[in-house]
Amino acid sequence: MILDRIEVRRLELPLVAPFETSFARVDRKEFLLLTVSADGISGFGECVADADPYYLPETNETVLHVLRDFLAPLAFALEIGDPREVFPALARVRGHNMAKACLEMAIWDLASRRAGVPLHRVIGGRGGEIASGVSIGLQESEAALLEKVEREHAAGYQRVKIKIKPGKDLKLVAAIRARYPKLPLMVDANSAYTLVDADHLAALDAFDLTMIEQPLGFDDIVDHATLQRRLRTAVCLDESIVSPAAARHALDIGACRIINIKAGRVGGIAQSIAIHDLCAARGVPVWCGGMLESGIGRLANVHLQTLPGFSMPGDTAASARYFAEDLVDPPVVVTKRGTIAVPESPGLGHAILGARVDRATVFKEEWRRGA
Ligand code: OSB
Ligand code: MG
Repeated sequence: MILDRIEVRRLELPLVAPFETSFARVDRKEFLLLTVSADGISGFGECVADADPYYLPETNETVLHVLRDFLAPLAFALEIGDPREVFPALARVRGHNMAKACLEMAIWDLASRRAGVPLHRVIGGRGGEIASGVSIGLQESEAALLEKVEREHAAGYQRVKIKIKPGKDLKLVAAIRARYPKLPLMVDANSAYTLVDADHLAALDAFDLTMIEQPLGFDDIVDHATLQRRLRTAVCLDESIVSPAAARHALDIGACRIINIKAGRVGGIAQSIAIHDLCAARGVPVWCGGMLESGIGRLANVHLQTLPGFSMPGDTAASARYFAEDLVDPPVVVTKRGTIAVPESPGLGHAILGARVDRATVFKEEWRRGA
């Protein structure tokens, strides 16, 4: 297949509630949505970059630039047999994984729609359902946090993750643990600590956490290995796993015992599969992270998690936790048992609501092959 048109939009969707991490507080989702077309069929790719470079270096503006000036021309020149060929074909462009990933994701969706099968079938996954976990942002107070945990626990989520940062960590974890002795619980620091905090972080060992996610530098692997040696709790890496090689390096030196896979961060679904396979071969559990995606990116995450190595609940929660009106119909819902049904219709598997996409669009541009 040969792409004839790529459309990029910037969308703004208000969040139902602000989401706060150690690096930012956001009250709306601003993201790029790519539509790629070939022979009258389209595929959709949601980009996980934000307006700012506070999680990782890419932003909506850098993605737009790199897509328009470098990746789209490479994509138009490709005769695509299999979406697995896309990431290697973009290799001349170094980095810019989020830009590469949304392009590749749109091509995966297009390829599965053309084949008339759900995305999970094309990547070698299975149908059924996936296990859903929830990520709770930093709250104003301990009481507000406990109330949020109660609500999500009651909703059925199979594990709860809370965001932490210096000054908002041990006491909160202790309070949750006191009230929920058996709850599968983890924390995510988004790089808010340094090795100087190793003893402080080791105090988390008392609370039987399933893991501590990305405590140290966003691009660090070596210090995480030092920290992991001092903790009983498993370290999970998110930000610093940007490629299969980074995953191999981290595992080789013992920087983590669990890996969070986000397709946007690693350059797409093919790279995600490569990390999944590497971890599976070494018996290392992986789970799928989230980036407050609209239903479009959220559904891609659902399909990805049908691969067998995704043995822990991911950060894919119900659309309604984030958006009053999602861009897909039906929205992503979570059962009382904390599961999400894997769609069986072609591609992402839920209808994309064009009128809602139009309403959320603040900018639009299109590129054509040969133009
Ligand atoms: O570190 O996993 C993260 C959200 C934005 C940026 C980074 C992260 C997150 C989350 C939320 O934890 C996951 C979600 O609910 O989509
Ligand atoms: Mg994280």
